[in-house]
Amino acid sequence: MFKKLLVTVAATVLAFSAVPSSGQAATLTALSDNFNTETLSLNYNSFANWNVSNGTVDLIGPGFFALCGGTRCVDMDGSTANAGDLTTKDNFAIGSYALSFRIAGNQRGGAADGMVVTFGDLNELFVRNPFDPFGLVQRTVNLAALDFLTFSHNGGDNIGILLDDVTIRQLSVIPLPAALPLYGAGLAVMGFIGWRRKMKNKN
Ligand SMILES: [Ca+2]
Ligand SMILES: [Ca+2]
Ligand SMILES: [Ca+2]
Repeated sequence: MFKKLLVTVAATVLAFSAVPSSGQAATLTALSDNFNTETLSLNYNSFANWNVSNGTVDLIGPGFFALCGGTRCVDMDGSTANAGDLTTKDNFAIGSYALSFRIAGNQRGGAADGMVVTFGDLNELFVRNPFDPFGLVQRTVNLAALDFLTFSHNGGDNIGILLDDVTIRQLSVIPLPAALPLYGAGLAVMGFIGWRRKMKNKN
């Protein structure tokens, strides 16, 4: 009976330590989000995987601003005249990553929009004209330290760049600048072995 209780307690402790309780950040190596299970809403801030700060974003889709091609997506400039930042709730482990996302112009008019994406060594401004269609962006990113991915929209006229289908996939646990010399050294050794073989065959 006591033994059984101990096993139960141990299993419970293990279960709690393995799964971070809600609100507690975890460290990830992958994330894939199409926003399709989020709730249609202006100034939305109940994302499964993201926090909104420094302003607002809208969650739009069919039946509620159908601007995302039959699916739900994020209008990065919400409805408070202050465009928000969308940041992953969890951070990502050190390493190199394949990052991809789809963005489109605001699909409503007005001036071109700008959004800065920061993640590891990536700090890039994306500018889209109002009626630019959705296009895939792909980047290889290095994290020398734990980091969060942030999409930060400029300005605040309530119509912004549309964001959908964010995926992050770890390529290597070693950041690329560190891995590259190792790769180079490997190539040099292979080259030397090949040269030795060639010389041997000549002799
Ligand atoms: Ca979507
Ligand atoms: Ca909006
Ligand atoms: Ca705008």
